[in-house]
Amino acid sequence: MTQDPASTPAPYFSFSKPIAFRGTGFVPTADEPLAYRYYDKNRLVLGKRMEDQLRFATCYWHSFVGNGSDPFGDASFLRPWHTGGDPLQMALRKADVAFELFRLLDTPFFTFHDRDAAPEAATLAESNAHLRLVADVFERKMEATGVRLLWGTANLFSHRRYMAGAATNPDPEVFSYAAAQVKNVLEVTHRLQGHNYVLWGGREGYETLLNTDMKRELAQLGRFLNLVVEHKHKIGFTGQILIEPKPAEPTKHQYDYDVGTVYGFLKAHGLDKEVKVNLEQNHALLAGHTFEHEIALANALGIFGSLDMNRGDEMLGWDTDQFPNNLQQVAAALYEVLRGGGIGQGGLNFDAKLRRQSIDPDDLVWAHATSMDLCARALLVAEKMVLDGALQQHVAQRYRAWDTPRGRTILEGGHSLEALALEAEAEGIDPQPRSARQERLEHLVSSYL
Ligand code: XLS
Ligand code: NI
Ligand code: NI
Repeated sequence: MTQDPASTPAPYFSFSKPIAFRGTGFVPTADEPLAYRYYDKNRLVLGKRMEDQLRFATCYWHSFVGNGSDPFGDASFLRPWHTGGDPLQMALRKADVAFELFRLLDTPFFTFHDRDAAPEAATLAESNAHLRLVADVFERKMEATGVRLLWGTANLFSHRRYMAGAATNPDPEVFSYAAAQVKNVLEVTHRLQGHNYVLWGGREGYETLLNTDMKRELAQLGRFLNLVVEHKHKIGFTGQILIEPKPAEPTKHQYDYDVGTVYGFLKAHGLDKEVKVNLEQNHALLAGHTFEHEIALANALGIFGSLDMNRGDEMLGWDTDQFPNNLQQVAAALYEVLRGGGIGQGGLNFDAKLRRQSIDPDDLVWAHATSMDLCARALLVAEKMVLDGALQQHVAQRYRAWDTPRGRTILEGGHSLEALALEAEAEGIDPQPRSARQERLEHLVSSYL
């Protein structure tokens, strides 16, 4: 099917008006089956508009590239731009539908990989040029709609040339190929005034040590990241550079395992002041952490950047990338975001996909809108947690002795181990345990929901 890029595309969704905020009393009708009950973008939450606290983004890959395939079955979605026509024209059709979805949902941001936006061509140079061409179209559409770019990224994992990694490949030609792709997307992201640039590890990891020189691979990865940061400064890109940790999948051992691992890596390569993290709920779970743990740790280390919103499945041990629907989990995550000072230059990117059987275009609208509303509701819960202050007070109370002269002298290094031992014995100290009150705090959290 060949589309004329200049023609107005046929309506792709049954919705024509953007989903509106109607409040918690909303009753669905045939004319208006779906509305936001909580996502009131202009409502002030801790002094900021809800839209600016959440900074929602719709992602290109799951919504417009994903075709519903799984390891046992081919495409089930059959989007009209997936097969058949001239690839560039199909990319433009896809862009029309993408911006139509952004309008219907009223998501202020979007995210993409180079290969989501524009098709790969016969040569590297042509592929890069394709992206720049589609970026011209993005630029016009962004200007016309006010939609902004949360982040861009390069797909360094789908093509077979990357099967042994990109920066960590045994072949330096693959490193160079990846460098060329990243340079191009970084420059496009800069031109589109993207707020961040993301590097998810893709296939930077390994399957077996029998064929792997881990020490070399880590050095290559550090070099690559340094090159990206150098180029960012060279072109004057003011967005954040973000690494997206994930412990496994596609490789058995991914190098960017979790926040702690990434921080050590950044320190080792002198990049801890230059690079932050983009955290994804499902990745945190695969690493054996909660989402809020990863957010709190990133905040503690000063490297919190942005969020990929999704959820896993308790029964399945892989990255199912489902749309978030658990109020308490999302509230716990957003509470940590607020405690850390807010989302900043980051945002809440729905790195989430429809299930294989959700084949109607409208399913995209329902999925995103429902999750946006859930996140808005969770933000209001998190706001209550902050304003009430009881949780924070309990924590402060628990550590208060560290603010006494004894605690301060220890931390400031005023005592050797020997001095501490002598003093402790001489004073005959006998510390008394105190309840940490977990169940009372859990009770408190339930009261905010
Ligand atoms: C895969 C990652 C990926 C990144 C972007 O698991 O979540 O989608 O967000 O490359
Ligand atoms: Ni992600
Ligand atoms: Ni993921």
